[in-house]
Amino acid sequence: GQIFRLEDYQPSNYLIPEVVLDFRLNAEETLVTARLQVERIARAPADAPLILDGDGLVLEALAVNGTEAEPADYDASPDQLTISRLPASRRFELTIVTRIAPSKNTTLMGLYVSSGVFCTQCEAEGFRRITYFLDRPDILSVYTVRMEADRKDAPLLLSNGNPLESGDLADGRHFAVWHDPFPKPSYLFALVAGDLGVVKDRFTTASGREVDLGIYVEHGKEKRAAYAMDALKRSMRWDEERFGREYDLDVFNIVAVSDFNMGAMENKGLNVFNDKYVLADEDTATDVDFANIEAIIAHEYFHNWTGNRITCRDWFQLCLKEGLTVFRDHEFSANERSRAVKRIAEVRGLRAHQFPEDQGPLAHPVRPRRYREINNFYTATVYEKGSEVVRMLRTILGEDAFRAGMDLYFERHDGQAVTIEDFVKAFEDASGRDLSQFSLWYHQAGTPNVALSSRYDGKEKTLTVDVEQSVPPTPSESRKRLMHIPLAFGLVGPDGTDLDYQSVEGASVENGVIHLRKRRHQMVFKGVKARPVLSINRGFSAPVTLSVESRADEQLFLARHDSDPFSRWQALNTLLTDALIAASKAVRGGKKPVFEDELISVTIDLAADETLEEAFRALILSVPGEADVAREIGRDIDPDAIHTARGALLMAIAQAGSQTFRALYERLLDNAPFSPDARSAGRRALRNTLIEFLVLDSSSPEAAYRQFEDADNMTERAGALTVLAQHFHDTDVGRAALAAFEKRYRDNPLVLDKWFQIQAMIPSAATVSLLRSLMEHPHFSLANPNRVRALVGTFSMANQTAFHSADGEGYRLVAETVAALDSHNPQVAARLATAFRSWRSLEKGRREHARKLLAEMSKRTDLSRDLADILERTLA
Ligand code: DPP
Ligand code: ZN
Repeated sequence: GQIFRLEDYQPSNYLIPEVVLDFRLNAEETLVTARLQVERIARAPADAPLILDGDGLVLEALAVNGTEAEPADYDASPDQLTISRLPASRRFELTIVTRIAPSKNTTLMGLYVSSGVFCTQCEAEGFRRITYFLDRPDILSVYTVRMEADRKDAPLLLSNGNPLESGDLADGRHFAVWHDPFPKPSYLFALVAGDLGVVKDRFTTASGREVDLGIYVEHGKEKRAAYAMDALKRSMRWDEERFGREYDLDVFNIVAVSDFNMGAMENKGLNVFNDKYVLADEDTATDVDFANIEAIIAHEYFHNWTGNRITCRDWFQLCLKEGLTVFRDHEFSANERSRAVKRIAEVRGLRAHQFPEDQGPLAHPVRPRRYREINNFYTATVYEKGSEVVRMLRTILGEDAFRAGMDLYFERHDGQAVTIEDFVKAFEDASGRDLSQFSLWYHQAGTPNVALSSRYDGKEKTLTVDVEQSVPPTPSESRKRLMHIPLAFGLVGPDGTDLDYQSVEGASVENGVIHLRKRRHQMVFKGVKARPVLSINRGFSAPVTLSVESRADEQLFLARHDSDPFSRWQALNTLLTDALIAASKAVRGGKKPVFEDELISVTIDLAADETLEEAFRALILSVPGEADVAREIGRDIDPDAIHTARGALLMAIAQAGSQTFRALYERLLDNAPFSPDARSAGRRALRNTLIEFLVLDSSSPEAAYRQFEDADNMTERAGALTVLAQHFHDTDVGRAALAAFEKRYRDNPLVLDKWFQIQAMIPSAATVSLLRSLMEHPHFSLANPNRVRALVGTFSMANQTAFHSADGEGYRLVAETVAALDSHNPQVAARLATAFRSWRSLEKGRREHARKLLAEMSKRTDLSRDLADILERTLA
């Protein structure tokens, strides 16, 4: 297949300053008339052909300046429209009529129908499934959109921008016209037509603009959109206060649909959402759902400036909008909730999703240089590592210079399609700093490692720290350059407070941050009054792995005393991970795993420490997952040994914490009415972690079943059901709870997804056959991405033992699903296939099963470009 390369970028010979679209909406057959004002750029030759992108299109008619085009002057295929004879004048008008079939569109790209509602998804290259166009983000056009549909089926007609006019037509049809004054790339085009309920509200911007807000959902679900509306208004205010960014249209609409490939989409003035990230109430959504809704509503709204007003020159620059916007939504959530807890959750996510990507065959730089299928680059690296890079930029520049850089970026590039170089330049110019070495974070793949050792000289009062950085080789990048790595740190004294020092040599240190720029630094801190413990990479200031030569008692000390809560969690997490690695080794060697008493007691003490917030204590008790341990082991992985080792650790904590946990669990019971706020959510999170220890300690499902029955909210109900399914799935109580949950929520797809998900995580040899039977469930369907992700996605990502079952049957199940899905929805199929990305790090037997299945799959001749790309890179 064709490979697209960054170095081949060429500006287009033609621009399309204006677009008028007319849709005759009909599910089986929709007629699209596009009137394009085209302009040849001054330096293009007059006979330059105009090559428009298409994807599966049928051309009905083509006119140039109102006159039907001669067949000899153009060539139309489903994937391209090439017009070779064009008027000599630089400006002309093209009229293109295409015929599309929304109800047959199973890819969920372009115009499709979800539960009877017409909707669109155009990022990255879906617009070309609607009409022939220069479907690239550097072509910015002003859109006017006219839609016509049956009034009965589609009383609601929405598009980007502001509404212009609407009215009735003959035969029960009606129309509406929308106009978006802001030039935008085609990937931000959207329309929605259907019969939906709405929640309305208003927002007044800082400068007094009145904005009508609407969130459209299925009839009867309006109440469940209240939290999303609240999150939207808070996001709008926050962007004004924090970044000085105001909303710019008279309306802002959000539509929730149930069939959606991504989380949501930031179309100008008309965000389209996966309903999972809109609908919530206490009975049907968990606290994690509420937090996700808040974050994603904010994310898409923030795109209005970082993505829409300033967009990407080409798709290699995807992180320009995504990394930056993730950083902005992280900051928003940190502001609305607990900053430390939010940071720990982000780092756990980064390690769970981005690190394995960066350490495997799919590794790529935050700004990639080549791709075959851009849909496969909506990755943890582009999004999450991209956000970490912006975060480091702020750490290096400080808050004020960072804000000045953002202001300059907005001022300089508003209305443009730009590159990462433009972005970085704004910060260089605003701060006067040279960021060229720092920019390598965008250009080099791989997770850097920092090795560190220190020694204290009590006589000289000096602390000497040796630091060394290395960046591992990644696919097609064997030689790496040295990075600029900002490491926040503290010298923690015997009483837990940070010690001062008089001077430091060997590396530049500013505001509590060490700046590594060379391969090795030997740093000497002078005037350090007592032996400190070095607390390094505080707040996870750089997305690196650390090899610290330090004694376990120093890590325990940090876990108990560091002034930075992130570092306390980090220290404990490191110790628990090391203990689990050792225990897995023991299990594999036929021995019983043992854990240090001190490690168990520090875990329990922190969980019980009432001076700490509950959400933090819940994270303390969420010991490293099986996948985390596997990643740290890195090679010759035996998932069964890890599972046994982790089970033993949970049991050791459960037994030692028995009394404490029982009392704490009761004390945390909250009789106040439900509230989704962070404090209450933290309390529920802690109760949910405790319930697992209580049932392990008592070897009885009773306490969990009681929580399941008594819960007045989904967080505690689903939490209890998860514990029952994990540990008591083959008992009557476990089966009864699963059946009761299904009965109660059978008609609520988002909750039923949880039921599928919880079963997909059962660590049992029988889970593969359970999944096969669940795939026959009347409510299972490959056509709904949420359902596929809930069952098969969860199985592949969150069930280490069953997915990696030694007989290869877990792999077979996922491979078969991927193959079946590929002809239907290649994007979701390709994403599911990334579950195999770490296959080379498994022990021999499993590796061989995975390799065979991957090789078999990749031999098929009818693979989508999406899936072929993933398979080829995974096997390379
Ligand atoms: N809708 C996706 C996101 O916001 C892609 N832009 O990240
Ligand atoms: Zn985004």
